[in-house]
Order: sequence, then structure tokens, then C-alpha cells
Amino acid sequence: MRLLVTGGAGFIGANFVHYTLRRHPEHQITVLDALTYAGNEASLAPVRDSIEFVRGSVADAAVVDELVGRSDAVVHFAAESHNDNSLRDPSPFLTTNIIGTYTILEAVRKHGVRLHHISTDEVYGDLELDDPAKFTPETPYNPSSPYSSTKAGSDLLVRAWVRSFGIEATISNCSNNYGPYQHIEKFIPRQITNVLAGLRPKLYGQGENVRDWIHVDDHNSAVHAILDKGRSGETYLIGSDGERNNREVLSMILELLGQPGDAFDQVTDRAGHDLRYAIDASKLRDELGWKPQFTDFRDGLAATVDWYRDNEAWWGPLKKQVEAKYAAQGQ
Ligand code: NAD
Ligand code: TDX
Repeated sequence: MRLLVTGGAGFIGANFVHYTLRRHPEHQITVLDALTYAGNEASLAPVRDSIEFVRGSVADAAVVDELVGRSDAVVHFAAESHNDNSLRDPSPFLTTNIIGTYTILEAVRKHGVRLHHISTDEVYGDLELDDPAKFTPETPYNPSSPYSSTKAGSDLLVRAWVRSFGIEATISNCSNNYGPYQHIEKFIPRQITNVLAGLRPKLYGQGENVRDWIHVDDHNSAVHAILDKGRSGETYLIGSDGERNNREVLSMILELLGQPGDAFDQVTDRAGHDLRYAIDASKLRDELGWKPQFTDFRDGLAATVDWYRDNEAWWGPLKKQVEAKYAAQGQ
């Protein structure tokens, strides 16, 4: 199969390329990535000779048309992905997440190519801490931030193109990922690299917000299950029962790095901060037979800590700039 992977130099996309080449070496992969601040070619260095890499934007219709025209399927990861950035400047979120997805849709429609669209659980808004409910494919969309609203918009475009034009497409909405190659602006790698760089970790507000953590390889094995067995027009929720609040996750990171439990700062909370996400993945498990492999969060986190410890050359050059951006807003 000739796979076009958009956003393949980002966190989940790069892990998807590595995972795919390990498990399905027969696939031919082309990565389309604009190499924004979030993209890093070094994340693909170990497989550079086994893939085709094209630097370009998913919002560029000519590039997208040419690449989609010679693919069997598109896995669309490319996005502006960070909530805090979307609060500072929503504009690239509109261009990439909305116009970029529209551009991909027009190309798959023209060439009759299958699409898998990668999305987030944040399209559903948030849950109360004491609510027994989890998100299901029937939960109404209720996004909170410029990031999540543009992801919600992109999902709705995909659904409309399936219904109106009969394109073959599936959607997945996954919870918070962790693992290697994640940009150090995000919570877990920011705190790990703060400790490694001699800085104090930064917790937003009281740290009671709950995220449903999943290892990135479990996300990607689910994407493969959907590519293999998913039904066109369907939405699959991906999660591995990993609910933990930010305080608990930070405590684990501090412990794994041999720091005292109180060695962190509480900083200004995120505006409109979603309280809790939780995924009911029973459709994926029951219909497609998927199950996660990383069932012990502490083990997965320990491996992630080791990865950042061993790969300072990958994140070191970014650290000063990322922290300066946060410091400017008291975070
Ligand atoms: P990321 O920010 O690490 O990577 C995004 C990649 O897309 C980068 O390589 C960047 O250069 C590229 N990109 C950005 N704009 C582009 C454009 N216009 N054209 C081409 N490439 C462009 O993001 P991530 O965390 O790997 O997320 C990947 C996808 O998964 C996103 O669609 C995101 O919404 C979704 N998702 C992420 C998570 C998570 O926890 N990180 C959870 C659920 C869903
Ligand atoms: O320094 C920090 N301190 C802190 O307490 C940062 C960066 C974050 N946080 C909190 C905010 C959230 O409650 O940690 C939690 C996780 O924050 P992020 O890593 O920014 O992730 P989140 O906003 O939950 O969104 C992530 O999961 C869903 C991804 O970035 C999205 O792309 C994905 O859609």
C-alpha cells in the first residue's frame, strides 16, 4: 500500500512512520510536512532512507493533489496541535486544521483515495471530575478552545464529504498521547526536560485537571486497526483507560527523576482550561478487536523519561525558546 502521511515529522506522525515500518515493511510511505516549529526532520532520521519526504503544506492544493494522486490511502495527522498556542494566535489553526483538511478532502474526492482523519477527544468539550460518564461516539461536539474548535470543524468537514460526495473516510478521536519525540511545549516532556535542564516544573492552577493518557504506539496500533478493518463513514474513539490528574503525573515524573515531591511551581492557569477528558473505547475494542499494549502508565512514563534523558540533542536546542514563550505569559 502507498501511504501518504501528513504531519509525519511531528510527534504522533513520526511515531506512526516508525511503527508502520516496523510492523508493515511492505508499505511505501510518503511524508508531507511543512516543518513548522513543531516538525523535526531529526525524528525521521532513523528511517530517512526508507521513505519519501516532501516539505510542503496540506493547504497547498497543487502539492496535495499530486501526492494524493499517487497514493492508495492518506493518514492525515498534520495540524496545529497546541491549545496554549491557539490562545496566543488562532490564525494558523484555521489555515492548517480547517483549510488544510478541506484541501485533503478535495484531493481524495477527485482521486478516489481512502482517507483516515486523525482527531482528538477535545472536540467533545470536558467532563466534571465526579461524572461517571466518558466520551462516546454519540457525545455531542462542544469544543472549548480555538484548537479544539478547528479540530471539530475538520471532523465535520470529513463527515460532510462522506455523506455529500461519497468519499471513503474514517475518523478517530484519541485522548492525550505520551512517548518519544513529543514537542517539549507539551505537559509531560516540558516537565521532564525542565528537571533535566535544572528548571522547576510548572503546574497550571491546582493541577486537578484530568487527562486520559495513552502511549503513542497504542494510538498508532489503533490507527492501523482502523485502516485495516474500519468501516467508511465511522468514527472510532481511541483511549486506554489512563485517567490521571496533572498533579499525579507530575509527582510520578519527579519521583522517576529523583526529585522531592514539592519541587515544582504552580503557575497561571490556562484560560478556559478543560477539566476532564475520558474515553470509552468499547467500539474500537469490540468491533475491531483492538487492545492497548502499554497498560502500565508508570512503565511507559519511565521509558519516556529515559528517552528524553538519552536524547538531549533532539530537544536541547528548543528549550530556551519554549520556556521564554511560557515565561512571557507567567507560565
Ligand atoms: P505535532 O504538533 O507534534 O505535529 C504536527 C506536525 O504537523 C508537525 O510536524 C508540523 O510541522 C506539521 N504541520 C503543521 N502544519 C502543517 C501544514 N500546514 N502542512 C503540513 N504539515 C503541517 O502534533 P501531534 O501531537 O503529533 O498531533 C498529530 C495529530 O494528532 C493532530 O491532528 C492532533 O490534533 C492529533 N491528536 C493529538 C493528540 C496528542 O495528545 N498529541 C491527541 C489526539 C489527537
Ligand atoms: O506546563 C504545563 N503545565 C500544565 O499543568 C503544560 C504545558 C500543561 N499543563 C496542563 C494542561 C493540561 O491540563 O497539563 C495538561 C496537558 O496539557 P497539554 O500537554 O498542553 O495537552 P492538552 O491541552 O490536554 O492537549 C493534548 O491532548 C489532546 C494535545 O496537545 C492535543 O493536541 C490533543 O488533541
